Amino acid sequence: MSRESFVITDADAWVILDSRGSETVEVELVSGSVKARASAPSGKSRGSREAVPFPEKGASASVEVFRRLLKAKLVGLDPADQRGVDDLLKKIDGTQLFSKIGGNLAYAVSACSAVLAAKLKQIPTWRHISQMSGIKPAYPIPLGNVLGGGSHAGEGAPDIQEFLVFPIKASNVAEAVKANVEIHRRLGQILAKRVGGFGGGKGDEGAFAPPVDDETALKAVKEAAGDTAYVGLDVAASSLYDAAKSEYVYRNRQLRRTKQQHFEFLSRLVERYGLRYVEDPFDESDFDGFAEFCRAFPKVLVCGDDLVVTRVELLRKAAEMGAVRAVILKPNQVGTITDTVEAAVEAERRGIVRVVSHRSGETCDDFLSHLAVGLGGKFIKAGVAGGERVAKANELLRIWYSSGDTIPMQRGDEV
Ligand code: 2PG
Ligand code: MG
Repeated sequence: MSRESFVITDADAWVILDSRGSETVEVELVSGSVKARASAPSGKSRGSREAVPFPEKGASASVEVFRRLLKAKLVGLDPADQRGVDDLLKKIDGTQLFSKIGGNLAYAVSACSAVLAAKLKQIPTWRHISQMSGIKPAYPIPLGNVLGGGSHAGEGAPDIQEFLVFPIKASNVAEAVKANVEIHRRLGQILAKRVGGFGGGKGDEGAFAPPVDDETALKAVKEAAGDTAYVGLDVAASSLYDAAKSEYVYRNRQLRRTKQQHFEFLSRLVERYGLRYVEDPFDESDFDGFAEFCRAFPKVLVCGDDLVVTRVELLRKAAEMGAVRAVILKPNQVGTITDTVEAAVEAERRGIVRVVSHRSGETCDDFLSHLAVGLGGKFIKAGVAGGERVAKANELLRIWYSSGDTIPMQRGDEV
C-alpha cells in the first residue's frame, strides 16, 4: 500500500457493553477499504488522578461529542502519526483529565489509530507499537488474578482486591498461560472443599470471590500455586483508605488499621507467604509509605497503579523517591497511546518493571496483548478466567504461534 493512502477517510463511534454490562465506547476508523476497531474498558478502583472515563452523561455523551467535534477532524489525518491524532484529542477536549470527551473515548480513538496504522503498514500491531516506542518486543509473563475481593466482589469476600500468580518456569507463552489456568482450576477445587457453601462464585475479573478473610484466601492461593508460580497481591489500598481518619478499613474482619498496623499486616503476609509482587500497598497519596515498603522488602516488586496512573510525571516522582520497582500501564488511565508509550519509555530508562494491565470492566478487545508485547512488558495483567480475559491470552497465543521464538519470552524466575 502506498504511503499516500495513509489517511483516515471515515470515522465513527458507538456504545457497546463491557463485561459488567455497563456502557462503554467503541471506535471505528477507516482508510479506503481498510477498517480498524477499538473499544475501551472501565475500571472500578480508579485513581483520583486518572482520566475521567466518560463525560457526566455517560458513554452516549462521548459518542455525541465524537460525532459533533471529532469525526470530521480525524478524517485526513495519518493514523501512523500517533502524536498528531493524540494532540487533536487533547485540543478538542481542552481539560486536564479528558472530562469533556471522556478518557475512554480518547483511548479508543488513540488505540484504533494504532491498529489502523499497523493494518495499513501490513505489520502486526505489536510491531507497530515497538517501532513507535523504540522498545524491543518481548512476550510478557501473564500475571493472573485468581482470587479477588475489595471493590471487585461483594460483601463477605476478602478486603484485598486481587490475589495474583505468575509462573516461575514457563519458557513460552503456551506454558505460561496454561500454568495460570491450572492454578485457577486447582484453587476452585481447594475452595470448594474448604469453604462451606461456596458455589464457585467469581468477582468482576473472573477470580474466585469466596467468603473468607485475606489470610485464608492467601493460604489457599499459595497452596494452589505450589512451586509452579510466585504469588502476589493488588491491595488497591486507596479503596480501603479512610482519609478523614487516616485508617485502612477492613470490612471483612470488621476492623480498622492505622498505617503502622496496615504496614505490619502486609509485612507479615510478605514474609509468611513469600510474596514477590505487591501492587498499591498504600493510599495513592502516600509515596513515602511505598518507599518505606520498598526499603523493607528489597526482593518484592512494589508496583504503582493508582499511585502513578500511567502518568510520566508521577512515574518520575515515584522513581526518584524509590517508591516503586514496577509500574502499571493502563492506557485509559491517561487516555492516549502517546502518553502510555512515554511512560513505558521512562520506566525502561529507569529500570522499572512494566506491567501492562487490563481494567476490571473489559471488552473482548485484544489490543492490550499487542501493547504488552510491543512495549516489552515484563508482565501482562489480564486475568485468567472469563471470555474478555481469555481474549487477551488467546491473542498472546496467536502472536506466539505466528512469531514463535523470534520474540524473547520474559522469565518469572528472573523477577
Ligand atoms: C487494578 C484494576 C485491574 P480496576 O486495580 O489493578 O485489575 O482494577 O480496573 O477496577 O481499576
Ligand atoms: Mg491495581
